[in-house]
Amino acid sequence: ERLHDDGLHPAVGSAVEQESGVLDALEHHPESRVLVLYTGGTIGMVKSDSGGLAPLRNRLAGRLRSSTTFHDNEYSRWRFGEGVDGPLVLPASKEGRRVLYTIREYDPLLDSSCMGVEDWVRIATDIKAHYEQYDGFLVLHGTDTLAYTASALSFMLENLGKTVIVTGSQIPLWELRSDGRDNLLVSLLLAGCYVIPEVSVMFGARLLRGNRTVKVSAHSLRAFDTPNFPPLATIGINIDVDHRLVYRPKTTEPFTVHCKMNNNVGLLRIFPNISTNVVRSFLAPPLKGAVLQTYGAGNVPGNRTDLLEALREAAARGIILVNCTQCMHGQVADLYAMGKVLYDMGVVAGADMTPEAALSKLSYVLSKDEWDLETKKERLRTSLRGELTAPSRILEDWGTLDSVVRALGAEPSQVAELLIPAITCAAAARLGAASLAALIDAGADPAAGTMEGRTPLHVASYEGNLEAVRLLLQHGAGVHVKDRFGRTPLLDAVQMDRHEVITALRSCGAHLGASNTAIGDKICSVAAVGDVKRLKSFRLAGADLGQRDVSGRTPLHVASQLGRTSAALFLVSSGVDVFAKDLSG
Ligand code: ASN
Repeated sequence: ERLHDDGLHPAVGSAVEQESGVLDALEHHPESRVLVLYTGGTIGMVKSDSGGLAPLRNRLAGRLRSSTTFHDNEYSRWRFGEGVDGPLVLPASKEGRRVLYTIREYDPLLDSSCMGVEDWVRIATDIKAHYEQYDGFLVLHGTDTLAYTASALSFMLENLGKTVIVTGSQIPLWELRSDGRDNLLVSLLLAGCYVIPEVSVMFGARLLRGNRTVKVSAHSLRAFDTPNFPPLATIGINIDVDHRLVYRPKTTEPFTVHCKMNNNVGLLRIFPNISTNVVRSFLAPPLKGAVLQTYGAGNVPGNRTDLLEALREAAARGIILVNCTQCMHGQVADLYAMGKVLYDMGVVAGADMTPEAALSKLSYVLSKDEWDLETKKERLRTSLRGELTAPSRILEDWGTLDSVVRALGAEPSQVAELLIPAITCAAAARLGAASLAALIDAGADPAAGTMEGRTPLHVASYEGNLEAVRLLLQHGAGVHVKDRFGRTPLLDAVQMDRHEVITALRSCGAHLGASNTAIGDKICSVAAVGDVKRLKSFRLAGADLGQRDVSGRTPLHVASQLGRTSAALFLVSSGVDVFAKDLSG
C-alpha cells in the first residue's frame, strides 16, 4: 500500500474514473474519502518472539484488503479497474455513502506510551496536508496516551470543519475477540458519512469528545469515558449522533494547525503532607504553567501557609496555575474559603477539565506568543473546543406546538427534530439575518439539516443571502456538509453565481471537493455556452479553470472551438495554459 507523495492513492482521479458510466453512477452512489493515519498501538500489534505484543509493519492495509468486512473487492474492481490497487472500500452500508479509505502507516509504529508532542505535530501536519483531499480523518492510536493526543489535537487543529476520530483497541485486530474491528469499522463510517467537526474518540460503542476523554480502565473494552459530558454518539442498532452536542467552531477563519506547544508545563496533585520543598522545586524555572489537582471542589490545605506561599510566589512570577479537581465528576467552585484563597492569588479556575485536557490546553495557550498573560488566563477559563462546561441554551418551550405534537401523536422532541431545521432553513432563505439570529439564540442548531440533508448554510448560499451566510458561519455552521445529493454550500453558491457568498465561504475554508474530472466536465459545459459569469464563480470557488473534461479537452478548447470569444478571453486572462494539448484523441 505505497502512497504517492501527496498521500492520495494513485488510482484516485485516474483514467478509469473518466468513464462517464462510472461518473453517472456516482451521482446516485455518493462516495466519501477517509484518510487513516496509523500511528501504532495494540490495534495493529501481534505477539513478538519475546512473547510481548509489538507492532507489525506493512501489514495492516494488506490484511484489511483481504477482509470482506473491510474491503469490497467487487466495487473496487468496478470503480478502479481490474488489478488496480485503488483505495480500500467499505462494503455498502445504510449510511448510503461508499467510504473509500487510504492508510498512511507511520514509521516507526509506536506504543502510545512512547508518544508525545512531536507525534501530535506529525498527525496535525498530515491532516493539514491532506485536508482538502479527504472528507474525514481517522487516527489509529494506542490507548495509553490516547486521551492526551485527542486533547492536544483538539487545540492544535484550529477552526476544524471536518470529522477527526481517534481510535484504537484493547485487543489486537487480528485476535478472535478483538474490539478493534468494531472500533475501526464504526470510526470509518462516522468519519466518512457524518460531519462532526471536532476531535472525537470512538471506543466501546460510543463516540466521545476527545478533550473530555480519560482512560478509565486497563482491561475493560469500554476503556474510555467522558465523566463530565455525554457521548456525542451511541452505537447500537443505529448510529445515534446527538447533533446538539457536537462542537462547532464559531469563527469564519479557515482551518489551520498550530504546531507549537510549550513543554514547560506540569501536573501537581495535592496530597496530605505534601512537602513544600518538593512543590518549590517543581514550580522552579523553566516551568511556565502547572495544573493543580486539588481536593473536591478545588480546595487546598488552607492551614499550610508555607505551601500557599510557594504557590503565591510562583503565581507572582507569572507562572500560570490552573485549578482542577482530583474528583472524576464535577467541577471546581469557589464554595469554600480554601479554594477562594487560590483565586485571590491569580490561579485560574479550570471548571471540569480533565487533567489531560487542562495540561494540553496549558501547553497550547502558553505557546501563543501573541496573547498577553491576562488573555492566556482568560482563554484557559473559557471553552475553546468544548473542553469545559459553559452555560448552554436549549429550545425547550414547545407550548405553541402542542397541537401539532398531539395531531402527529409524536414526542415533542421528535417534532422539534423535524420542524426546527426546516424553520431555520426557511429563515436562512427568506427572513432577515435578525430573525435567524433570534432563532439561534433560542437554541436552534445552526447546522441541523432537513430530510434532504440541506442545512441553513446550503439554503442561504443558494439564495445568496450573504448576511445569513456570515451569521451562520459565525455560529459554527459547517462549510463541508454535503446534502443527500452530495452538494456543498459552495457548489450551491456557484450554481447560482452568488459571488460574495462564494468569497465568504472560501475565506472560511470551503473548497470544491468533487473529483477533478467531474469539475472539469462542469466547467467545460459552462465554457461551451460562453457563460463568463459562471466561469468567474468557479474561479472564485478555487477551481482550476484548466481542468479537462471526460474526453480530455480543457474549457479553453471547448470555448475556442465553439467561438465563445469572451469566455475564451476570460479563461486566458485567468492564466490557463494556452498550450494545453487536446487529449481526446
Ligand atoms: N500500550 C498500548 C498503547 O497504548 C495499549 C493499547 O493500545 N491498548 O499503545
